[in-house]
Amino acid sequence: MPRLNLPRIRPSEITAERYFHMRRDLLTTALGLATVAAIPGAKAAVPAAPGAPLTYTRNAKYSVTDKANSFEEISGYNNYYEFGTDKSDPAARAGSLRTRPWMVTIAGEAAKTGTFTIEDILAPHPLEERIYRHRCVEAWSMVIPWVGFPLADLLRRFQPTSRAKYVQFTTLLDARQMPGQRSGVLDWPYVEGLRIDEAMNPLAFVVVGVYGRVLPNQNGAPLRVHLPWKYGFKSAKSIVQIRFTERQPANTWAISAPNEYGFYANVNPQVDHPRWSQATERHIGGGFFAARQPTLMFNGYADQVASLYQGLDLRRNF
Ligand SMILES: Nc1nc2c(c(=O)[nH]1)N[C@H]1C(S)=C(S)[C@@H](COP(=O)(O)O)O[C@H]1N2
Ligand SMILES: [Mo]
Repeated sequence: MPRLNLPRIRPSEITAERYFHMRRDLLTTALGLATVAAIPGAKAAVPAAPGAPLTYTRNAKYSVTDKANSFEEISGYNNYYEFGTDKSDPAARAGSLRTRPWMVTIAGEAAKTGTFTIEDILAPHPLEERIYRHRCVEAWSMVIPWVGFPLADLLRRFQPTSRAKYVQFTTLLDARQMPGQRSGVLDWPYVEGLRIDEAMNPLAFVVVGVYGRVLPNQNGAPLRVHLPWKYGFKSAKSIVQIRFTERQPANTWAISAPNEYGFYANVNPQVDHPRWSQATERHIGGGFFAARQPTLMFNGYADQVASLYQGLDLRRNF
């Protein structure tokens, strides 16, 4: 049941392609890497090159009907501090990130842990497109047609134990590839976390593509998460480790400024950032004179996630 479509290989690329697979096999044997829940015959993987076409189905149930931002907006206006703090830095500088080979370590409170190739991580998951609202804590927003698969499906494969109350995501740490890590603007590596029930919510999405093609590096290739009811900083990019924990894990922005950024980071128009209002947002691409839009509770996803927070004081747990 491989549903992923590898791009047609041109003769000039065959050597590189063969070399890539050889190299992967060598790496696998040399490091004794584990494989998990391999599906017989499912050897297709998401193609490596940013921009390569993906095979996916549209998921209307989990998509908004708002008009999506352009590819240029989505890939040209980014927060990815590993590549600089300006919105244009990631697009200009993320070309230095090598997304293959790529390993992902699964650690902590789970029956199956180990270090896996990105191919082993992705192969069992059929891809779908979901058009999600994306709201940054800086009070701007976009609408993005992501391609990916439910985070719950990935996490379940590793059989989290009953002690797994949270999950933490860690971004790559490599200052040679990520020039922003040579500065102390944040604690590196970037870490983020979720309560396990948040991570298992059907909206929580592992993203590998946008507009039907492999994700550009600046959007968090080769895999990132997106939690559309939370501020964008919860959606860690270029993930190399997923750890199941018993205690609430640290998250980078809360380490950096605990009075401004919390662990939950649910989009909430009623709770302002200490330095600005969260009541409205600027929609990217709306133009200079466009009216600001009202921000919706849980970014418009209240029906699907509000029950996760019953009894929790969202003013204290911001
Ligand atoms: N590793 C890492 N992940 C990150 C960030 C970052 O700086 N580093 N920025 C976050 C913030 S603040 C936002 S708004 C989103 C931006 O995602 P996008 O560039 O795909 O829109 O990524 C989040 N994930
Ligand atoms: Mo953000």
